[in-house]
Amino acid sequence: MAELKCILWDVDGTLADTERDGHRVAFNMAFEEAGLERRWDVATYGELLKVTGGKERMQFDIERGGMAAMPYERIAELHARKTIHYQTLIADGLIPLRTGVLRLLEAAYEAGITLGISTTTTPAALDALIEHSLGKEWFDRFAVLAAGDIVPAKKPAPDIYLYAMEALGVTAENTLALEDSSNGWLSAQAAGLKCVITVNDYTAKQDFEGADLVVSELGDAGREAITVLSNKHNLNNLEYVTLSHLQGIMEK
Ligand code: XBP
Ligand code: MG
Repeated sequence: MAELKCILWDVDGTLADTERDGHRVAFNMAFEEAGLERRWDVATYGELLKVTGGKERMQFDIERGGMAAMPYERIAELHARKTIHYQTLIADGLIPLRTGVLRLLEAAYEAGITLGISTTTTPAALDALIEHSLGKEWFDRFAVLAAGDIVPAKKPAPDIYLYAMEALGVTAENTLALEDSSNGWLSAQAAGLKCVITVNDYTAKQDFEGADLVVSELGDAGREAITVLSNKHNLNNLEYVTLSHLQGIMEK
């Protein structure tokens, strides 16, 4: 039985549905602006999401014969332009937070639980989402923003979670991860963390075997009840996910 002292949040797909209408669109804008023919449609992008990290995703598309081959420096340049387009899309307010995210963040913050970010996304993309979707005060409320190339191996490797926990001085025993994808779950699991998954259109059919709770949304009071896809610890009253549920998971 352990106390919940820290929650580490994934970003893309978990805080907000950024992939289809954010990252994907921004990649296509960078490709078009550079005179490339390649476009990533919604289905293709779903296949490419098995590789985390935008630069790694482009490299993977080249290897599978999608994009024309180019040197790594060119990939990095395209990715830098993509990040600028992504920041503009986020600043335009096109990507809202997922239901229940702000409620649960605020409840945890007020309860004195340490909050952190563990993501494969580029720091500049993360900053845009915090500023425009969460609010600037969250730059101080998150005790660590672990993002992007800060670790050599991205999810599903555990490195970004291990990095965040070391920076915060917390142990896996007292830490819970919030994720949306199998790569994220594998990363959290390999770091020894309990994990709650909120699926989305891209991840709903992925394998979350062993995860502590898998739901359609965090949900909110006064809204339609969430769909519970797996409930390892038989938690009760799951119309929406509360801090008590997360604490209950740690006690199992
Ligand atoms: C999701 C990812 C990222 C984004 C793109 O990260 O795999 O690669 O798709 O971000 P997470 P960049 O779910 O861990 O937040 O282009 O900035 O890499
Ligand atoms: Mg994610």
